[in-house]
Amino acid sequence: MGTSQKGKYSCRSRGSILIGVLVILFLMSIVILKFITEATREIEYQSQFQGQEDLRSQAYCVFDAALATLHEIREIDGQLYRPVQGWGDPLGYSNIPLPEGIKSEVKITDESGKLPINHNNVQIWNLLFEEMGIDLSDAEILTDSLIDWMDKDDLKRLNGAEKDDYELDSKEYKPSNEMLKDFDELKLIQGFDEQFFNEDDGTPNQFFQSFKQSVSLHNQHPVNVNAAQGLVLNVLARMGGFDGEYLQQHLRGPDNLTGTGDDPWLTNMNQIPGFGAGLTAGGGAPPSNLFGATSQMFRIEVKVSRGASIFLIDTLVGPKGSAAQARTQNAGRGQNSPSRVRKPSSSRSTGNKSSSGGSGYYPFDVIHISENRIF
Ligand SMILES: [Ca+2]
Ligand SMILES: [Ca+2]
Repeated sequence: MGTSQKGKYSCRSRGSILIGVLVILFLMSIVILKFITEATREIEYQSQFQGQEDLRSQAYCVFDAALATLHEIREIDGQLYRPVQGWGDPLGYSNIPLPEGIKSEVKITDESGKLPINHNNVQIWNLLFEEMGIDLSDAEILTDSLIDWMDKDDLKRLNGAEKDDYELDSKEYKPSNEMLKDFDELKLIQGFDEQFFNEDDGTPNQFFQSFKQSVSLHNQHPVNVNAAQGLVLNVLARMGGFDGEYLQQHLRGPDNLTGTGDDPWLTNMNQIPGFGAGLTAGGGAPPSNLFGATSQMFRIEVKVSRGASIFLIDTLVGPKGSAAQARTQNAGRGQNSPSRVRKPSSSRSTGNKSSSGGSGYYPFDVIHISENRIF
């Protein structure tokens, strides 16, 4: 009797131990499951950044190859004039190896094909506005107001506006007396506020877009006639007294197609028939810093992708010293600080054919750089 009682007790206690163990196992499995889920999530999260970091460094490799290409071609040809020299396709030229599964595109555009913002030549501005289809009386207001906005003084030009005029117009701001930093600033300037923006919703209109395409806020070099297009070319042609259409045709080469291997380039302005016989007679000498034939400043856009992941860098590159210039101009404006480009030293540069030795730097300054956004 005693033993069977004892057996019953031990049976019951064994049963409860079993239940206890099962409960513990159950709880443990929940904990482990939770741990695994968390860990997987963490790994996925980390690998996302890993991938992005990887793409980022790849993008800078490609950017570096673009700089190396520009540098090498300049070493060989003496100057840079047109992408057809070979720098239009830096990936093809430098032949850098890309890791499997990674795609890359790089686009170099010649920023020196645009009119520099930092000139105060009335004739050039008036011509640009006129070429845009704005009548002369309005063009004169735009020109004088733009120059007044950027010149250091507070003296109003004939059709311009300075501090007192904005005050009279109950504006809560005054001219910056500095070079334009951003095209959106135009919205504040007399004449542009009405001409360049839609009346109903204040969005930029076609005049704004044309201006933006024709003017560089960064290039302070003479305009490269090899790169000048559309309105800019028309302005140059009228200022310089040559036939813009003839020049374009010449630059298309014998096959009459732009961007093909037979495209020639000008190395100086005297190669243009008729150059120098333009508006100069009646309107004084054209500014000597208007006409050029070399590419000095470049916008380099790099896109690197793996599957659906994309990394973009958008940069503006100029000759050595231009970053310091930009820094002086932008002093205290809180912009991205320009930096000198370091030449890579290790195996990463096996694909670049750069021949520069010694200095350890490419002869370029990065004036602006942005990642994953358009500036
Ligand atoms: Ca002024
Ligand atoms: Ca001023």
